[in-house]
Amino acid sequence: MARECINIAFSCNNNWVDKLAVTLVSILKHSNVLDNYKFFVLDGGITQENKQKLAKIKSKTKFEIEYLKVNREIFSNVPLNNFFTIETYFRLKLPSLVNVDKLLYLDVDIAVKKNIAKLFSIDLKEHYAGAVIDESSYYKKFHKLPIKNYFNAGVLLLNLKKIRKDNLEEKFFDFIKYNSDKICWVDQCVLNAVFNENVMFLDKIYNFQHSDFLPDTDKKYKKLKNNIVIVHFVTSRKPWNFEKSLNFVLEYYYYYLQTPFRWKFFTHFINKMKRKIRLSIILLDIN
Ligand SMILES: [Mn+2]
Repeated sequence: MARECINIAFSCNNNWVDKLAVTLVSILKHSNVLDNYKFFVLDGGITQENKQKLAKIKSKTKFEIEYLKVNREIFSNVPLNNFFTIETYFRLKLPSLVNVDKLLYLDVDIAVKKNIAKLFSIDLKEHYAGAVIDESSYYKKFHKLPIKNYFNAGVLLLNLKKIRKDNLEEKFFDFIKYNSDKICWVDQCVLNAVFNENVMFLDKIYNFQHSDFLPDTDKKYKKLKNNIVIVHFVTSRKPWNFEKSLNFVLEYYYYYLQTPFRWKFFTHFINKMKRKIRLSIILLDIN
């Protein structure tokens, strides 16, 4: 019997394409050779050259990448802030753009540490999605929605069949139109509001949020560490900023160096170092 295809969607523009490559490589590294992956990329303007590079990712597991055109105009009035680009909202179009019943959506600030087939196979029953609580919502009320459990939208196992049946895509856009004052964290608030807690809350190993809120010395974290399936580099503390105190950075670059964008790493690193050296010269001058 043919194995079920594992469908995964991403949203990405040309600036983030090397990060998408890291996520893809990390997924495939931990995949079963007998599995079959289909990647859907909501295309925020990735160049042909970069698409060709992505096609060069090497893997023993079969995979295919499909690029989906998104009409940017429909998002022209969405609330944004300095941290986010419009592409984050593209995932709201997944129900009409991807014709499958179940789809895993992943951010591209993510590295996968174990096989994700098990996550994909979770039976969502009548829930709209499977998701993990947003770590920062434990610490403070940082959204304006009348719900108790607020999920992080970086890893979403979507029950597209039910989402389409209940016409939620239209409700996403109605929410943006009529409740934009309630949106603090872009599409994440839209999804939380419209799903209205009809969500299967998953173990945090599926979206381990490497945020300021869980320091490396945390006891709970130590226990979790070996079980983590997906690491999510939330907040502005990203591996590509060469954050010293961040965990998994070495692992991140282990994957990065296996992508067709590996040379970018060196130029990026040299530029960072140049900046650091320039800064120290300025400081020396002052002293
Ligand atoms: Mn993210």
